[in-house]
Amino acid sequence: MKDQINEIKEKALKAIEEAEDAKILNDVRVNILGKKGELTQVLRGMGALSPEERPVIGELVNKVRDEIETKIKEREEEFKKEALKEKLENETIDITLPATKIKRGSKHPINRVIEEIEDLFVSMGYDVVEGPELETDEFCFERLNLPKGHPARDMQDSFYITEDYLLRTQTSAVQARTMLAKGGNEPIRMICAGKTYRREDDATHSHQFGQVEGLVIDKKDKNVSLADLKGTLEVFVRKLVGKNSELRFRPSYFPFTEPSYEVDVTCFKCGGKGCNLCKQTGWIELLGAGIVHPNVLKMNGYNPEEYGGFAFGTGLDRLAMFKYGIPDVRYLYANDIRFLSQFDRKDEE
Ligand code: FA5
Repeated sequence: MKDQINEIKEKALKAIEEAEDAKILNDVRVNILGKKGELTQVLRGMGALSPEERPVIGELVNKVRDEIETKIKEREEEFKKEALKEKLENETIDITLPATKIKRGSKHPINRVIEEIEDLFVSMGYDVVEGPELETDEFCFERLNLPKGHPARDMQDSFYITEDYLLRTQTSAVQARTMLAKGGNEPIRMICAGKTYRREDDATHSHQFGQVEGLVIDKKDKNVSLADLKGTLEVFVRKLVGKNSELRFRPSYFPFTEPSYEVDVTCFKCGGKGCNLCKQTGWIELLGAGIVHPNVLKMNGYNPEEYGGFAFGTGLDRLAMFKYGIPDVRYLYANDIRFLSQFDRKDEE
């Protein structure tokens, strides 16, 4: 029986040594030491031994069992170490690799233009004001000297929501709101940028676009002349579009200003020489402006004998296109990240 036990031992130690993984090792354990394992079977046959032989064989079996168990444990430890080593190698972090870049958002070009305009005018003592996009016919037209049925209403095709409410067609609506709020006896210097809407849709006109409005009201002898309007617009355009820009005032018509002007600026592309952008004229139309009409002053609480002022308005989309050389207005609304990301950090340059 001793030989049989030693044989089992040798066989077990060899199998443990040759086991390639933890599963094979476990199979060895079950086959030798398990309930039906070879060594367990030997123990079961001990009943047939003489009383003298029994403790000797019993001791031997226990010794062999301990030896096999120790070997299995050692081998198990080896497998664990190997598995840990492999895991660590696979999960190695190369700290010399460049980090994943965090993508920063960027300000929309129209918002950049608005901020620049507001900063400029605030530095000249203007207030930044806001008005509602859903506006009343009264503020958008009537209080701007455009009564119902006035032919000049056709100049702005409007989105009416009800008979009295519409999406504002111009930020000029905020002129009347500001005058009324001031109560007719306080000077006004205000700038207002925001969204405007018209029933228009072609390559250069969008149903929704941005405008910025400026209004100055003061006693008639206080810097509210046409010369002051011209000087203000020169500062504005030269800061926003280019310091060499020249301005040209062309007589025009707006019901709320008299006299009224369209203001052209030397073409930013050719500098006034003439090119395809300015249709060879050297000029690009940029603003509407004029001296506030006495009727508008009167309707909104200011005495036109005592007070006077000027107003101007321009399209923000066009201004952004000038400033950044954007060739197509649709880029401003497509929200294509490849386009927008080009403006990242532009204001820090
Ligand atoms: C006005 O809206 C006047 N309120 C401007 C004004 C203010 C005059 C104060 C006098 C005193 P006009 O309709 O021309 O004027 O529009 C002004 C600018 O808005 C245009 O020059 C253009 O840049 C822009 N604009 C007008 N309609 C559209 C449109 N559908 N899409 C994009 N931009 C537009």
